[in-house]
Amino acid sequence: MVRTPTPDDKFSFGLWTIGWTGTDPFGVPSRPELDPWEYAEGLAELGAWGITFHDNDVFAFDATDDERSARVGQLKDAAGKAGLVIEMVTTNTFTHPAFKDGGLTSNDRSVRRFGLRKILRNVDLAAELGASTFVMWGGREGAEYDSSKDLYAALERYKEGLDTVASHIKTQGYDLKIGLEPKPNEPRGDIFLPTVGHALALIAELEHGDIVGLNPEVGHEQMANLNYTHALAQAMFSGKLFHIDLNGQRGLKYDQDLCFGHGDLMSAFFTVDLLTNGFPASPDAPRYDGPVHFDYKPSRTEGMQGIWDSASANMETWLLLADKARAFRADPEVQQVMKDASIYELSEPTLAEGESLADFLAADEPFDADAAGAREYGFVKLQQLAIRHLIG
Ligand SMILES: [Mn+2]
Repeated sequence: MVRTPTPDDKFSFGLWTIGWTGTDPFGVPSRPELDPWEYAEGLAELGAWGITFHDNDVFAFDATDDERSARVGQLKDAAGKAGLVIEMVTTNTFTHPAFKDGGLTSNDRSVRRFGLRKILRNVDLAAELGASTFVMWGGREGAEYDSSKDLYAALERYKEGLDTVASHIKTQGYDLKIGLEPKPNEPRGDIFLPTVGHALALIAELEHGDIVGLNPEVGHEQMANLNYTHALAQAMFSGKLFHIDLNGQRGLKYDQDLCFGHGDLMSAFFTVDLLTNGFPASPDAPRYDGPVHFDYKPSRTEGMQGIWDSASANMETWLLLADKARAFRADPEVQQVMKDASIYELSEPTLAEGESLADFLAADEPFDADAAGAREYGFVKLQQLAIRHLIG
C-alpha cells in the first residue's frame, strides 16, 4: 500500500461489491454472506469514507415494514459508529422476476406502477439517510428482440419515470440528485441508455433534467468499446458528472467488474489524471469533487480474505495513479512537450474576440497547408512520457 487511505480520499464502496458471494450464471456462491453492517465495518477499518447500497442489499424484497426499519436502523448505527457516510442509495429493479421486462419500461403497466412505487419509497429512504446521490441503473430496461417493444413508447415511459422521481425529490425538498448509469447490454440483450451520450440526450428531454445527471461506470463504457475518460469529460462538459463507478474491464466481453486498474491500466491512469488534475488547458472547466466510488466484484476465485485484499487494491491503485498523474503534469519536460503539441492552443477560441463572420471570411491570412501537414505534434513522445511516469 502506497499509504493508508483516509476519509479525506472519499473512497466509497457499494455493499453489493464486497458482498458479492460469487454467484454467477454457471455456479453457486463460492463465499458465505455476511450481514451488511459487517461489510460496512470492514470497509471502515480499511480507510473507506463512504458506503452505498441498493434497498435489497439491506432488507429482503418481501421484508415487512418492521423488518425493513430494523435492518436499515442497524446499518445506520453501524455506519455512524464507524464514521462512514451513506453517500448514495439505489433501488433494485432487476433481481425479482417481476422485473424481467423492466421496472420503468415494462410492457406490463402494473409492473411499472409497482416499480415506480418501489423507487419512490427508496428515494425517501435515501433522503432520510442523508445520501446526496440517488443512482438509477436500469439494468432490465431493454429488450432481447426488436419485435417485443414499441421503442418510442419505451423512451416515453423512461422519461415519465425519471421525471416523476425527480419531481418527487423537488416537491419533498430533498437535497438529492439522480445519477443515471448507462450500460450497453447484460442482463438485457440491449439496454436502453447504452452509453453516457444516450443518457445525456434523454436528460435533455426531461422536464426536471436539472437534477438528473450521470454515474458512468468504467466497464460499462468499455463494454461498448468506448473511452471511459472521454465519457467522463463529456458528462463534465454538460455539468452532469454527479457520481462515478470505478472498476476494471478487459475488452468486449461480459461485465467483468475487475478491480480498478486491473483492466486497461493506461485508461485508468488518464481517468485518474482527469479526475485529479482536471482538464490541462481549461482551468475554468468543471471539476469532479464527488466520492471516489468503486463498483467492482472480488473475483469468484477469492475467499473471505480476498474480499478485503481486493477492496484495498482498488484504493491503492487510485492512490498510486493519483501520485503519478500529479507528477506527470508537474514534470517540466511533460509541460514543454504539451506546449510543443499545441495542447494549450486548443483552449483558444478559433474566432478572435469580436471577430465577425464577414471579417473572418475576408481576412487575408496566410496558411501553409503543406507545412501544417508536415508539422510534428509529438503525441507519441508525450504518451511515452506518461508510460515513463506510470511504470518507469
Ligand atoms: Mn455500477
